[in-house]
Amino acid sequence: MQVKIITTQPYDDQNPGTSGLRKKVKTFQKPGYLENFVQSIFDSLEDINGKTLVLGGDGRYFNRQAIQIIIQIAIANGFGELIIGQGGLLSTPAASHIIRKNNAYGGLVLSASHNPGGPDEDFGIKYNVSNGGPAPEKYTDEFYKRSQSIASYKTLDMADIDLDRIGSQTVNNVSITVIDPVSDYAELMESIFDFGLLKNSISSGYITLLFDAMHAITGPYAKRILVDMLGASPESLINAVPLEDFGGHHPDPNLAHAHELAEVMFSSLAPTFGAASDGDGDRNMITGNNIFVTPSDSLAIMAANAQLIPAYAKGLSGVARSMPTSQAVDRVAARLNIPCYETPTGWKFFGNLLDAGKITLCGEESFGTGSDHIREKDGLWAVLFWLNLIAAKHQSVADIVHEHWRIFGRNIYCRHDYEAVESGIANELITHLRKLLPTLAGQSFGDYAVKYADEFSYEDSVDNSISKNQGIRIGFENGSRIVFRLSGTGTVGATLRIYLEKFEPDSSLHNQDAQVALAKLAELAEQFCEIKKRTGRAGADVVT
Ligand code: G16
Repeated sequence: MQVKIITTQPYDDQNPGTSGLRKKVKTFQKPGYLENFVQSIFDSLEDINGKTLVLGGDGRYFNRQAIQIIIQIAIANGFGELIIGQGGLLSTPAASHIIRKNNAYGGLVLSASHNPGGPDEDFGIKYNVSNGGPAPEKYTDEFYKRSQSIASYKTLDMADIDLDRIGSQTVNNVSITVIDPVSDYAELMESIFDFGLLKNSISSGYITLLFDAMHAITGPYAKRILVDMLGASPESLINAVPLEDFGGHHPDPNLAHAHELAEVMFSSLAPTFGAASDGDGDRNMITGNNIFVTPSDSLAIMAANAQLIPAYAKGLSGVARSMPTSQAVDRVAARLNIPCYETPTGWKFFGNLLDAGKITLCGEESFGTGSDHIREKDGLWAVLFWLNLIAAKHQSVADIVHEHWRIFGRNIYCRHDYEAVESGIANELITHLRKLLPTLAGQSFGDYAVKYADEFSYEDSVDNSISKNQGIRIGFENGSRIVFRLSGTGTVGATLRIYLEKFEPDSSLHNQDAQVALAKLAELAEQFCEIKKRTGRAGADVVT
C-alpha cells in the first residue's frame, strides 16, 4: 500500500496539559486535528522505524475511530509492530505494563480519564515513553512545537483492522497484534499481592466488598481479578459494563460522582470495603464501612504498612507525593527514615524517581496511587493493596485509618474545585495572588502566622530539569497550608483548585469533620484569592 502525504494546517491549541491533550470530541473530529497531533508526536520521536507501539484506550466515544486512524498513521510512519488491546481497550495502567513487558518504543493511550464521554463530551490522547510512563515535559513541549508548524501528515488507504479478534496479522510488513487487554495485567497483580490470603478472606466472608467501575474501563479487569480469580460474588461489582458515554456520568471516583457506591458505604448495608475507579482505570477511591479515606491518607497508610504486602516486604526505597497532596506521607517517611520527594502535579514527574530506584511508592491527592510495578498510577492495584492490608492486619478500614492517625497525627485535608471559570477571571485571580505573595510573609491571621508564601518550582533530582509555576503555596507556622492551582486537565474554561490542609496531633480531635476543621483556612483562601467575589458563586462545585 502506498503511503499518502496529506497537506494540513496547524491548530493553535494542541499544547498537552497535565496528562496529554484533552479536548471535546468535536474538536478531535475537526479535519486533520487528531492526525496533526499524532504526526507531531511521531515527528518529534527519534528513530521509530521498525519499532513497537502499544495502542489502546478507555473505550469512550470516538475510541474505535481514533484507533483506526492512528493505526494508519503509525504504519505510514514506519513503526514495525503495533500491539493493540482487544476492542481498542486498554486501561492506562495495563498500557503502561504492556509497554514495559514488550520493551515497546512507546504507546498511545486514548483517554480523557475522569472527564465525561460521549459525542458532546471529552476525548484525549497521551503518549507514553518506553518506561511505560507519560512523556515528560521535554517531549510534550516538542509535540506542541511541532504541531505549530506541521504542514502534512502521512497515512495509508487501508481497510479497518478487526479490533475484536485476538491474534496477529501483517499489513505493509507491519505486524499488528490484538491482545487480551486484561491477562498480562492480572498476572502482574497476582505477582504483587497475596492472592491466597485474599481468596481465603473473601471466601470466609471476612472481607465483603463493593467495587464501582463507573461504566468505565475497569469493569472487565475487576471481573477477571476480583470475581474470577479471587472469588468475590458478581454482585460485588456495580456499573461493570464499559459504555462509550459512561452511562452519562462523570467516571470520576469521588463521593460526589461515585454516589451509588457512597450511598451503600454510608448505610447499614455497607460491606467491609468499597472502592471505585475512573474512566481509564488509573484513579481509585477507597472507602470502608461508614468511612472515606482521603487519597493523601491512603498513600500514607500504604507507605506505613507496605511491608505487609509480598512485593514490598523488603521495605521502600523512598516515597513521593505531588506538592498539593497532604504531608501525611512525609511523616511516615520520616519515621521509616526514607526520603520523601515533593513533585509538581502530574504522574510524569514520578517517572525519573521510579526509574532511578529512588522511590517505591508515590501518590497524589487527585485519587492516584502507584508503585514501581509500572509507571502510571493504578486504580485496581490500590484496591488490591487495601484488600491485602485488611486481610493481613485483620482490621477494618476504619480501624486501620484511626490507628494511623493515633501514631502519626491527622493531616486534615480537603480540596475545593471551582469548575469552568471564565479563563480571563482565572488568570486575573492568579496574577492577583502572585502580587499578594511577597506581602504575606510574616503576617498573622488569627492563629495562622504565615511562614512562607511562594510559587512552587521543581528541580528533578535525576535529570536536573526545572519546572516553574507549579502552584501557589501559603504555609503557616502551625504546619497548615493553602495551595492554589489551575487544573491542567479541564476542557472548558479554567478550573481553580484550592487545597486546604491542617495538622492535628491531638487524637481527641481526630474525628472532627474536615469542613469544620478547615473552615478558617477556607475563609483565608477566599480572602486571598476572592474566587467567590470574582465569579459571584456561592461555593465550590466539587469538594473532595
Ligand atoms: C491527571 C494526572 C495526575 C494529576 C491529575 C489532576 O490525572 O495524571 O497526575 O494529578 O490529572 O491534574 P489537574 O489538577 O491538573 O487537573 P488523570 O487521572 O486525569 O489522568
